[in-house]
Amino acid sequence: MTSAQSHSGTPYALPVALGVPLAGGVSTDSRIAQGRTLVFAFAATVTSAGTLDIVDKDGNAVSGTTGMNANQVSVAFAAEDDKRYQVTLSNVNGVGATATASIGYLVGDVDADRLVTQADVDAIKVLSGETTSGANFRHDVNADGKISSSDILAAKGRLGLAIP
Ligand SMILES: [Ca+2]
Ligand SMILES: [Ca+2]
Repeated sequence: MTSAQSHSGTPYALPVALGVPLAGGVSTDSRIAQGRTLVFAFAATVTSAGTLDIVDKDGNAVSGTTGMNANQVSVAFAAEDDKRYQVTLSNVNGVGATATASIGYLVGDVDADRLVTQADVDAIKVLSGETTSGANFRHDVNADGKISSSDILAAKGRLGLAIP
């Protein structure tokens, strides 16, 4: 496998840490969930997506679906906010290849320290008025294409929340 990314229904994808277990460092997506897709990219054309396993931080199984496109496997699942997940594809292409990615969803955590703090709110304020781009998309918390007071309020309302 070469990479994994999180898509939130916007054109901007978040790189996801690979092979990280259900504690410790994890990629966090700061945007409000609107249907979540993780895309795994492999070095070769994918002919079989293998077996999908998704567990949340408590070890509970979560259902999801896979799709294939050229060298990619997309995994769609109903991610909840304030949670982290480990997504594993086993036996991709029937050759025993396994890919694991971990991601957490914490709306408003634009600086990706797994806490929603005043620093996040202030960071959004600085960029307020900008159109969403590949450089600032984490700050577009509601993923509506612009950074505005709605994003500031979304983060403010979640001060103190964290994922482990
Ligand atoms: Ca933060
Ligand atoms: Ca916005």
